[in-house]
Amino acid sequence: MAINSNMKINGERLWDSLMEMAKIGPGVAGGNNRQTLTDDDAKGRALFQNWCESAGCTMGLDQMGTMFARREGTDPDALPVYVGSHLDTQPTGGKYDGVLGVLAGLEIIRMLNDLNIKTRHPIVVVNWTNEEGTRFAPPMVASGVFAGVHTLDWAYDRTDADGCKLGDELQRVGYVGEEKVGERKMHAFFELHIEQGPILEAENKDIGVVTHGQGLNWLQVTLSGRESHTGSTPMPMRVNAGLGMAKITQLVDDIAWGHAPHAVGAIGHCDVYPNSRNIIPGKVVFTIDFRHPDKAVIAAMETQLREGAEKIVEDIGLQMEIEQVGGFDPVEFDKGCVEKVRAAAERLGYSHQDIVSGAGHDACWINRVAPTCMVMCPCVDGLSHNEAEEITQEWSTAGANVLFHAVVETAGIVD
Ligand code: HGY
Ligand code: MN
Ligand code: MN
Repeated sequence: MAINSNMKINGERLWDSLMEMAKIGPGVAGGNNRQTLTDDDAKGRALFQNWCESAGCTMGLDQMGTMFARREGTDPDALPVYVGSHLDTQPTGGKYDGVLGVLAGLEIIRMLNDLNIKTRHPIVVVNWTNEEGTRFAPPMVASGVFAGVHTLDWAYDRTDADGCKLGDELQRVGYVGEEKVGERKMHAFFELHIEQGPILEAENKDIGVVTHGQGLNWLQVTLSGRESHTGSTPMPMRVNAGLGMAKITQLVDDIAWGHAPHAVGAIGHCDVYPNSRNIIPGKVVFTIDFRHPDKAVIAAMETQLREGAEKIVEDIGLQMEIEQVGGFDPVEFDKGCVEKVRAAAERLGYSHQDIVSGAGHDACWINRVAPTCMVMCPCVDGLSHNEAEEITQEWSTAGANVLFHAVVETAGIVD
């Protein structure tokens, strides 16, 4: 039996699940703070596992704590079709970033059960550990280990601001699985995500067919100057690390504008030492986030940054260290999978356009080891990584319907 346009997910049930999950690890302004491997993350994982097992899935867990909920196919030897995203959030995150992709995967399982449809290939819903990379930098760590980009030991060694190690926290919340990371072979991987940008809403499109993902470069800068009294230190005697960070912040913005319209650059994290109101900062540590669809431009931005920052620190008399702490090249997703997503949007009558993902996703790493692509739905004002992140039920239903068709068509319906 071929999939047809009246096969759709239950948008109401998906929305209810999103709202239920949002109750775990609430933020202070209506969003979520369910950071990776916190007790709230563990509660969200437990709820997800409960739902999956109630839908008849068996749950696998690998050494990075990534969760794999499997619905059997008729051919146990056929490689499974994977679908999912991440349940961890930013500290001031929204209710949908990542969560929509995981729970839409679960909704596909629930709807296949309702329709009593069997697929040839098994279907596996995935919750990747530590996609956000806030508590433990960099982002997409578990999918990076799965794709062979990072080693397990390196990932376990990631340390948060309180000195906790990722491996220890994984142990503490009870999510260290037996399964070797990356051993699973995939027939394909699909990820539904909110766009986290303004294009689809502005263009009044229901669906983004994600053909590419832009590349990312995270540079951690440490500037060392001299702490001294903000009142009694004459200006000519100051070696102000905070001034260096301010000038480099402006330099990052200038570099990004210099590669308009696609380049972006900002500083999102910074620590000032000793961070006292009446002490000139002796040391600052901050992270630059550069992104662009073209790898050569990302490299050019880094070169410009290093050259410009050298001049700034020389003028002020600071010492500087620059370390790359995260990054991945721009990706082109699998054309066959992309075509399935586009055909699904057409079949279902949704307006759609090709799009390059501005944000990084687990799919960007999984694209290295399996045919992969993404589906996007709009988000209000393109806002994300903000507790006010919002989508409509219509958008989540449309995105999940397209995902449903792409996944089930790839898994093959068995009459
Ligand atoms: O940083 C990113 O693009 C993703 O939200 N982790
Ligand atoms: Mn995400
Ligand atoms: Mn995110």
